[in-house]
Amino acid sequence: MSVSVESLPASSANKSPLRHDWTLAEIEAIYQQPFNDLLWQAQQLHRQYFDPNEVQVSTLMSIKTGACPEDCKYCPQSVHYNTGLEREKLVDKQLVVDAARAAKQAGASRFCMGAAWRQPTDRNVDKVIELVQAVQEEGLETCLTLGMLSEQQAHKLKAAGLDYYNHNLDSSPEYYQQVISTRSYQERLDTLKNVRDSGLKTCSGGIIGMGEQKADRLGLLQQLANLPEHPQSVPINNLVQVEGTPLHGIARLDPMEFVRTIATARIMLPRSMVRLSAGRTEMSDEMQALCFLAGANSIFYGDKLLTTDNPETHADQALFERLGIRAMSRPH
Ligand code: SAM
Ligand code: DTB
Ligand code: SF4
Repeated sequence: MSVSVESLPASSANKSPLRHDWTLAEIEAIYQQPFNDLLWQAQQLHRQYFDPNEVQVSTLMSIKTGACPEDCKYCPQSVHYNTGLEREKLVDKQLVVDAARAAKQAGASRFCMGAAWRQPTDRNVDKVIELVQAVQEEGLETCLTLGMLSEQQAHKLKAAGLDYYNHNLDSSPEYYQQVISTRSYQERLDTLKNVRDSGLKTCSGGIIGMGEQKADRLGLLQQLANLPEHPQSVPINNLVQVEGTPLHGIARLDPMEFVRTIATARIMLPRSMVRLSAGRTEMSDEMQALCFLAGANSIFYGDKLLTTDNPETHADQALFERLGIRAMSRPH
């Protein structure tokens, strides 16, 4: 059984409905249909809202690395695990300006800065605002991921001109508890509310390939789509296994399940940018092409994610060339 888009309640202004009341049974019916039917449904919906040959590109930079007090079992930056990562203080503005300039030159439209904090202090926020403004001056959209944010901090960042804030739900509420003990799911939802209420655009997604069940992947998508507003940007990360983290060595996810997750996200979140995020260095060009066909329309671009490798810029340029994909320009 599949849920046809036409049978869903129509929203007032648009041709396709945006739903916030998905049940797990409905999501499973979409996810489990024959692969070709799933990709066809996702691609049809994708074409209602997006140019199928355009992909948005964001470049990441770690502005404060390692020694994070949280215990996320996937993360090389947690102080709880020995991954051999050098800890670094907040970087100098000039380094950020140089990296942003290079990212723009290489064709990125957004620059995303990440810090290994549980929550920034107010002083941290003030310093990061200087970095955001420096990046804006280079003509890029800005995104931050700094951990939890209070209502005031979110407002301050919005007032300073920040465009997006990334905060992931990571997994289903049930599986999350097996992965992180130092921060609750509810705290994540609270941060997302503070971000939304401030008027910042939300970037929120998760990680799959962490040993979760299919029901957890469906549960993550359910949480994301049933938020009061769909996140404008939805990163789907494939776990990057880092030696020293508890999830290193876990059985890898069947790539077809990864593609199914992307396609299901596209169908449930038809107006969001779905980002094919961490884990691309281990994906073939063919698998990435399937992800784009399934409705992914954004990537991280540049040879580093935060601390781990991402495909080289020239490899992504060659991939885009092979597929006839153009990098989306920054909205004006
Ligand atoms: N410390 C902040 C936080 O967790 O909110 C911001 C940075 S944190 C590294 C951003 C996101 O990166 C995490 O929420 C997680 O989804 C993703 N991530 C971290 N380590 C990863 C890994 N090994 N593989 C895939 N995604 C990962
Ligand atoms: C997201 O969902 N993935 C990015 C970004 N948001 C901040 C981070 C991926 C990190 C992968 C592990 C690392 O490089 O440290
Ligand atoms: Fe810290 Fe973020 Fe890594 Fe969790 S994912 S350990 S909060 S840096």
